[in-house]
Amino acid sequence: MAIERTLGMIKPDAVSRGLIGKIVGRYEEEGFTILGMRVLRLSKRQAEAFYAVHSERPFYGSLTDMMSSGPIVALALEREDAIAGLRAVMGATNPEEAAEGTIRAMHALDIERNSVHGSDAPETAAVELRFFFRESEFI
Ligand code: IDP
Ligand code: MG
Repeated sequence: MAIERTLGMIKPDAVSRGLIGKIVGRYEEEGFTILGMRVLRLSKRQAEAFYAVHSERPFYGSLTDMMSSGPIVALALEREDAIAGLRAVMGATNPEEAAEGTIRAMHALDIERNSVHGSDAPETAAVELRFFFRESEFI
């Protein structure tokens, strides 16, 4: 295993319920270093660009409406095995299938409003980090 960087997001459903501190605190407890953190609101167009890989899926319109419905937090996270490690802490996409104690099991409302995002591979992590951050900004 190696030190990796990954892109996390706290989605609008979690920000609107006041869960930023809880989720960021959990990431710190799990050993992630926060290299960058931004609170922002995505436009519909930006949400479509971020989730372009899903543009043919039936939930694309609804997903990008949801992701542009309110503020999000973008997090640049670093840790040993950060990409798989973050997804393990997040839990399965569908909260009904998420393991007990994972963020999605604890906080997600449904399969769409599932509170958090994490990159799924080194290539997507690199692209998704660049979507929100300049590497030169990292501490
Ligand atoms: P992931 O976030 O666990 O990587 P993906 O399959 O990449 O899951 O889907 C991206 C996002 O699209 C999910 O986090 C969720 O918000 C939404 N999504 C995925 N599958 C469905 C679905 O079947 N119905 C509605 N929304 C979905
Ligand atoms: Mg995904």
